[in-house]
Amino acid sequence: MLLEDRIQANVEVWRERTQRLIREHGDFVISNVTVSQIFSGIRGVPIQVSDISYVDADQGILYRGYNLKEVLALLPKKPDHDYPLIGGLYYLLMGNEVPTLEHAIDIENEWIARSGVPDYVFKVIDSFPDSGSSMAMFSAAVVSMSSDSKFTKDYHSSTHKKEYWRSMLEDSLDLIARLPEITAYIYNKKYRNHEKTEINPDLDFAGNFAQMIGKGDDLLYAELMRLFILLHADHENANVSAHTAHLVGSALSDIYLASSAGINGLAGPLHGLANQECFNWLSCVYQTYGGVPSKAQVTEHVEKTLAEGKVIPGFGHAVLRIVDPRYTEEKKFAEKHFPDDEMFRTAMVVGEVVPKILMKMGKAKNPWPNVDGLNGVLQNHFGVSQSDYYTVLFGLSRILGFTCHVVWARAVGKPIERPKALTTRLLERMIADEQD
Ligand code: HAX
Repeated sequence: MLLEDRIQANVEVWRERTQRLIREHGDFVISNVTVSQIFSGIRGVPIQVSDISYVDADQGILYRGYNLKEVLALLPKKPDHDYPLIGGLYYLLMGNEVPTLEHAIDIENEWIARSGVPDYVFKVIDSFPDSGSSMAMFSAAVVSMSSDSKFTKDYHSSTHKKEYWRSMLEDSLDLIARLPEITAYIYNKKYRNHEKTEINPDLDFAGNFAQMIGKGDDLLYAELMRLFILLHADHENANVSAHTAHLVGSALSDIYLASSAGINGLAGPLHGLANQECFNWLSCVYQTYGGVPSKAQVTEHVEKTLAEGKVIPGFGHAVLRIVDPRYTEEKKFAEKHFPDDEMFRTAMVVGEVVPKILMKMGKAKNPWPNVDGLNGVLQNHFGVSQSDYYTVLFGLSRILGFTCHVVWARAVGKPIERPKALTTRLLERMIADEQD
């Protein structure tokens, strides 16, 4: 496989860079931690090295150092596609090199060759009621495959730990290959009469997902999924879901266990579930005013939501201080293909009104729209209107990032994570001692 050779060629270089930093600069102080940071979710405290992707407050996500515009321009596309192949994106994230079309197709072919979901996974999903949580089904399906982990077999063999990344890479490829069928089945079980579908070897990763949820005739939906997966694939490894996956992986738990844990974090409303919350909130605005609302009506609705002590979903970010560039790319897609869609127009009015209100309140550090602001609107345009499914789409994409971090953690030999906790009494004493 071209990708494995590429990683092999890089592994020693990255190990040496990491080791040199520890050897020569191990005592270098990066930051001091304040009491308020401890009590505010370790906000802003550097806890990870994240070379695969990095969130820059003023540029947004950088994949291997490239911003989204560059990624969209540099990654290879098939001649009849508008957006890059997901196989190429994976190659960039995992291999740290802009792929050729051949590299991208090589990964897509790997996924096709490894596709085929064991029957027990469908049984796990089917053990949930149809009305059950889509994210719980997804998490359970992913964790159930832990028994197929090649890494775990490797761990119990005589393989040296320096080589663990190879079987982790195998697990990453196997897991991702199965995702379109698993995620499509969750949708079909809930909303398409339990229809089971199969991979079409002539289609790419995104195209396969589209055809498996019954959107195969609409080529634009596959384009949306290429864009969507690209935008959601990673957001450095310090956010709730990616950090959770990385943390669990640091105990040498396999990629299925780590990814399922990450999925559980993604399911929270302040994180991945915000796209569901956001669409529901937008739908409520639309229904309350019987169509695309005016600015005054949106203002009224926003004030009501804030008065109830709730946040406005789809706005704000813990790191970004600009309009999320992922939102901008989704907005461009909708402006090009369906500017008159009423939910899109509603989101545009909301996008004009909310930042002004949040700025006036002066609390939110970032009043601008984030990626979740338009996810549901775009899916809804194509008839995927079941908002409880939206975070599964996010997870389908984000597992690419989770698994790249876990593979590279093994490649550079990262240890088990173990930060330190304090008690309130200890903190009080430390402060009192300092003040004496
Ligand atoms: N609406 C109302 N108030 C908001 C707000 C919003 N959209 N965004 C921030 N605030 C408030 C916070 O609740 C906080 O208030 P308190 O001091 O009373 O707790 C204050 O402004 C300061 O918050 P912050 O430092 O700017 O933001 P945080 O880092 O604490 O939180 C969040 C970041 C994304 C969780 C936050 O902006 C939020 O809740 N947004 C709405 C939910 C959302 O869209 N989440 C998706 C984020 C993107 C993502 O991770 N996707 O997976």
